Amino acid sequence: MKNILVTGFEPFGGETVNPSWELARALNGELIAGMRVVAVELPCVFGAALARLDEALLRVKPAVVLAIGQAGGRCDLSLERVAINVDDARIPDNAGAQPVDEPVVPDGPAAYFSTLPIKAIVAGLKAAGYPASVSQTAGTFVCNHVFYGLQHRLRGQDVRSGFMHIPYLPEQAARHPGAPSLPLPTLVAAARQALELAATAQEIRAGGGQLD
Ligand code: PCA
Repeated sequence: MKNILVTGFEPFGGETVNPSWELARALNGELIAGMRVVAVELPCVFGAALARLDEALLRVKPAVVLAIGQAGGRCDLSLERVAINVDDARIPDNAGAQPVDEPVVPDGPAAYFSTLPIKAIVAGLKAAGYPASVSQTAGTFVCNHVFYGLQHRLRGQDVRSGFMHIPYLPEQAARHPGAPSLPLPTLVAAARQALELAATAQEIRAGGGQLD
């Protein structure tokens, strides 16, 4: 049986939960599009997150990879289009490191596009009533770091991979006045659909292909 690797992050930035790991672990073991979901938690640490990802890629040998992260303040499921070769941290990571204007991969290409059918996923999610959009930046913190590292590792391979940012959970938003949130059951139902489409949808690309 083929596997789908879904990653989420540990809490960071003073939070006690990270919706991305709550979501990933809720999906662990499910069968989606005839494939088994394997969830892996990544540390919110530059470098160490990619070491954990490498271990997971070797062990799981996924056909599809969806990395997920929290984007506090965003209001929808954001399918990221592009990962850039920049680590530029606004706050320290969970190991206290705060790289500024450093490459994720020295001498790597400037950017990679997602190889997930992001337009089809967004269209499918919206048609089912979930808030979703294509995002043009995954930022320059550990999420973009993992997204870039993922695309770099899988370049040229027949594996669909990409990144999705999600909003706070309601209990987190209560501590951030005005911040939007989505309940976990909604995130789980939406992510099931996103993964189904990630595995099966034909992509209609506006930009076309990899930026490498
Ligand atoms: N969000 C952060 C890193 C971990 C996470 O869940 C980010 O957007 O970079």
